Amino acid sequence: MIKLHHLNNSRSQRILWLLEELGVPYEIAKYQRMSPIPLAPPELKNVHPLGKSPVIEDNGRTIAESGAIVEYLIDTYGKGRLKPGPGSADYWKYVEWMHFAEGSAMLPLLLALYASMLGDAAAPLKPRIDSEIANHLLYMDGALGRNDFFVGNSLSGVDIMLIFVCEAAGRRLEPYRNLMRYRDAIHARPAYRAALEKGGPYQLMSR
Ligand SMILES: N[C@@H](CCC(=O)N[C@@H](CS)C(=O)NCC(=O)O)C(=O)O
Repeated sequence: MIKLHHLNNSRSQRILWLLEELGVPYEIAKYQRMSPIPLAPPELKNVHPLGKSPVIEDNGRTIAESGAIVEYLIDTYGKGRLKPGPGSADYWKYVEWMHFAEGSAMLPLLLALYASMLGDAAAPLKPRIDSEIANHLLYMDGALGRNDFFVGNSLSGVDIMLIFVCEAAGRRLEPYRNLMRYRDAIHARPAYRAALEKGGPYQLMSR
């Protein structure tokens, strides 16, 4: 059975949601962030050398990186759902957005979080970080437009990846009407709500 190594308040929520959308059986190993600095507990290093979450184990494989896990689960259990077929008009759009989530959009959001810990020392960086966050959110908002999903007319792995970007943006999402509507619609999905119940309280730090 699939085993998800789940850290509270983390990207692992993506995987819980996907597992619920797929409707496949799975088990959860839960880890709590430490205090006062909310890093992962050291036990996660027994699962994967990076000591981060999410990680899954399935059929003798251990897979880290939420994007890779999403691809693996969709390819293995999706029965053709949640991803455009290779060669289809939307396929490369799908690939581009999948990489965008962690490769581009998350970076300025993480920089904002770290810079906030520096206080005044981060002041010279702040305008660039803020404008890069706005740059990425504006791009997402424009690409989504009035659509319900980022690729094609149905839920895909891209939505699993990008909802975390919307959540990590926190109050910075508010000026982006399309993204706000999208976030609320995703949050109302039964599978998303079931994932929240399985994973426990979910609150991201954002700055
Ligand atoms: N790019 C990785 C990032 C993994 C990652 O940084 N996970 C965070 C949680 S969102 C984590 O485990 N942080 C705890 C720590 O670094 O101690 C992915 O998409 O899975």
